[in-house]
Amino acid sequence: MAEIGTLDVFVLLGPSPTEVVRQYTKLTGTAHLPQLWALGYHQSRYSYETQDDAKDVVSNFDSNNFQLDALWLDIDYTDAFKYFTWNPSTYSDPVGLQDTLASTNKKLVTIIDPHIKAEDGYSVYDGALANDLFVKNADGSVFQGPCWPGTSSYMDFLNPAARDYYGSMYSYDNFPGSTPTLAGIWNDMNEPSVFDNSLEMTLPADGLHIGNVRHREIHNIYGLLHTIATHQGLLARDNGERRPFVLTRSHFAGSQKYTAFWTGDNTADWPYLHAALQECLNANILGLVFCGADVGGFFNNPSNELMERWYQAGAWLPFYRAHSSKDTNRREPYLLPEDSQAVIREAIETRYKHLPVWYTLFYEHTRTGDPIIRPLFYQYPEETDAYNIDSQLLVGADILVRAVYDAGATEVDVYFPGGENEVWVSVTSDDVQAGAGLVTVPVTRENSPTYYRRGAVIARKDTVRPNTVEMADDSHTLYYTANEDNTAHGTVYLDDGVSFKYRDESDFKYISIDVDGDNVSFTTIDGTGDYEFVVDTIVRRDIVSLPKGGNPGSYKETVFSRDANGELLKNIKIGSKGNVSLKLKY
Ligand code: NBV
Repeated sequence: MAEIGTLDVFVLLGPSPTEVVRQYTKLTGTAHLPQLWALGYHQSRYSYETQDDAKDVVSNFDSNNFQLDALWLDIDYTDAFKYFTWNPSTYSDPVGLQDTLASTNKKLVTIIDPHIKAEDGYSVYDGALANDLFVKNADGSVFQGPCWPGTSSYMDFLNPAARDYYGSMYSYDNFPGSTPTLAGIWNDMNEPSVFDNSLEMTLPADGLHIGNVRHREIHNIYGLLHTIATHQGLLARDNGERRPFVLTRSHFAGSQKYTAFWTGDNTADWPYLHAALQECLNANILGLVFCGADVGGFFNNPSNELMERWYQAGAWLPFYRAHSSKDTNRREPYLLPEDSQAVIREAIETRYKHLPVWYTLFYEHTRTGDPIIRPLFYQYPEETDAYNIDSQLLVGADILVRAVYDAGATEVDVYFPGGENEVWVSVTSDDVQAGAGLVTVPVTRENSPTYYRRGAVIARKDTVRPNTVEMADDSHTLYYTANEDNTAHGTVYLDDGVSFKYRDESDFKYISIDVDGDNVSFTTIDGTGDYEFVVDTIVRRDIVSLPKGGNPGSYKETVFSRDANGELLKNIKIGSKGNVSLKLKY
């Protein structure tokens, strides 16, 4: 909806879905790579009320063997909702909290909203007022409206000086108590939200931004402008050496250049789990790739079964964070019954094992604009039957996931795309399916149906570590099923996981993995970085029988840890010295 009644219209000629998306992301941009930790699992709650509670959650994750990369603090960590401050009684030692997190390689993310408490003596407010950086009423006076802190004013992010000012608040000097462990920022309430029904819960349409631009003209990009300020602030704070991580609620075309987003306040009920998939698939074909939804549902209390299914589905969305509202029961995974814990632990582990897949897809998105998760029609545009399928997603082109979002499901319909020559090999059972439309498959409690495409090579890191940082030096396991002509292909991307050197200095390695019979070769496609690709295991899954008459086919697995000469695979390092090939003993 454009309140001022004018629209810019772009016509993208496609003609295929892939081309439309690529043309669209040429216009609106692509996301930069996230730091690796941001692809791990995140734990949030509205709110972890005290620093002791926060520390306790983190230590329970460790002692119960749940992987975790970041803990999130919602608005209550602040002093009276004054952003860039800490509550002096409940968060009296923020540095101590961050040091505790850092000691086990975890990060902290805190919320920072765009409304500023109108209180003389609050330096963020005083500075913005003195420099004329707030949104105004139609009569030119500074707008004030109610939000969490009570009477608040709103940064005029259309004004570059306001973005500079707000961005500078993220510096270690201006945000006392913050350290490098505070590695990401969460921008909420940036529609923007004003607690005033007479204003339709937002800034007045005739409010004024810099240059007398009326709010109604820029309402839809207020959130985008907010995240631009945060992104630039984090970049400056870190001397340009770390990729900023920002999460936003409000977003617009192009937001992907600055921020990840989540789908807002959902409810702990099955239809919302389905909606998470629909929303993130939709966003992904609009270039907004780094999408997730509150795992478990924000409002109300999920059943254990819903929690299990949500963790399973959430593991296959690009952003993976559990969050819950104030008036809900505590539901950190270690609080659930043992059997639910086991299911959730496995879901999170599945996420971490596929970290190289996620990271490689993010890199490929920077090259092409391609979505990271894809609706079936993106890969199979000829299959009109697949256009209706929003219960499934493809992670890249090679992993097919059917989310389970029905209570008590013992079987689900899965649409296998690609025609009869496209073969799908189950990761969660020993079934083989072919692209023959809808098939009813059994569902276990432990897994939602997941398949690898025949002909793909999937690079994983299967060693279970507490977080992504500790996985850095782990070697890879390759999984593949060869095509009929005995070939398979995959890619893997390596870099430092933190900096922009991949973009600015070509400091990365992008490798093609090609299987041809018993020969596996590794060829550098791009990048000059000195990164070793270490493979310690190759898992080959050979088709024994193809599906027939409604029955699934089957496969046989062979695991290689040595090449044909008996050399341990992990000693054959694919490093800076060029391309390598090895032979497997069949
Ligand atoms: O900051 C509190 C919440 C937050 O937990 C949630 O994720 C946001 O979507 N926030 C909205 C404010 C309103 C909560 C009812």
